[in-house]
Amino acid sequence: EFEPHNIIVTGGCGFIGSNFVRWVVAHHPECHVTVLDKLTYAGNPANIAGLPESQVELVVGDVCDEGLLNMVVPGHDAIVHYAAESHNDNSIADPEPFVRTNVVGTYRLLEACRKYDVRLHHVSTDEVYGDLALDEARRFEPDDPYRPSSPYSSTKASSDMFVRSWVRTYGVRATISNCSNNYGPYQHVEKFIPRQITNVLCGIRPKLYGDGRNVRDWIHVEDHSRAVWDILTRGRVGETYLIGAGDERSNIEILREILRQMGWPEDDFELVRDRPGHDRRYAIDPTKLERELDWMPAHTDFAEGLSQTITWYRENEDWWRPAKEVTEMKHAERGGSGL
Ligand code: NAD
Ligand code: TDX
Repeated sequence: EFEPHNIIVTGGCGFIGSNFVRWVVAHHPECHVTVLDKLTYAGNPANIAGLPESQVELVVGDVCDEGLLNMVVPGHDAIVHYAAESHNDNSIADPEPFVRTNVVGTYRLLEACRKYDVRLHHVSTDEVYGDLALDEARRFEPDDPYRPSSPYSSTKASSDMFVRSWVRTYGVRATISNCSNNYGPYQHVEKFIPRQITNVLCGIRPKLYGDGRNVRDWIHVEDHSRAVWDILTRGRVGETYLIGAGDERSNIEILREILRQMGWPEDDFELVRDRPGHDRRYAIDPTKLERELDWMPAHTDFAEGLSQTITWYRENEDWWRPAKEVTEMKHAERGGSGL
């Protein structure tokens, strides 16, 4: 077992990265965390505010900055790499930052890991496998072919391949995880669930892309964080692990549940222009993670997890309000849907 004492978390001021930082602080007081984050529109230092300064340090900077990595990386025993441009709609409007951060940034981190012999865990997405038909019996398996659809998912697929070849060619000690759709507190209002919750809180009609029948496989962000720790500490170097809670739901079903819980008429939403190239369905087979590392999701009641998430947005308007107007303006400029 690998026992990290001094880790770097890239993108630790984003939604999932900050959840991981809070999770490590809560469960592993022996592990110091250096957060390396550029603080883009998606990064917010408030996401890690209040954590003990003796255990968490924030370095504001870009994962593409080689000089900075040469200063920050030595002395750390692992990097957990979350930093990315993460929103599909943004990638369709302007792919360039995705290529830079997701591809070049991962390459720079791999080079730093090689140079300073540091363990890497690379956080990726199920979207690298493309999509499934609604009625298809199979789910994504670790060795399935890569078939990304969007600029976002092709940059993530590319970064995964860089990691695999740095393991094979240079012997870099790295693992990869590909996770399904996350939900929970601190998620940016551009994403589906927080967008609809905050729409209702603002009195805006919720917006469903296309026919609303697209299916995503949902996992609570805390279950993702625990899985990443398990893979970092007990996973086999060079391996890919799929993380998912086996909870497939259509967008329209989730929207109706949000509306029901928030006391808004269940049919009061708009169908808007579909996302170009919109993936139909994702579904993860997490058997390898469950068998090898004994991981199981703890948040298995989706309605309950959603209810807690709604409560969090109700109680943290100061957190999301500044981003809300800007995000809705972007949607409007792109023609009413996300684009
Ligand atoms: P997010 O957009 O909320 O956060 C991204 C963070 O990375 C932000 O804090 C941002 O400031 C930082 N960042 C961006 N560019 C950077 C750069 N060049 N240098 C340093 N920091 C930079 O994203 P998220 O939803 O928390 O996703 C985190 C990771 O998990 C991503 O790699 C994403 O591909 C992956 N992932 C996300 C999901 C999901 O459902 N959201 C599912 C599977 C995998
Ligand atoms: O307003 C909306 N209406 C809508 O119907 C938005 C923002 C989205 N949608 C649909 C599109 C998708 O089918 O909801 C679904 C979820 O959309 P997103 O929240 O944009 O997520 P998705 O595109 O599935 O990608 C997410 O999961 C995989 C994350 O954003 C990625 O970072 C992760 O890799």
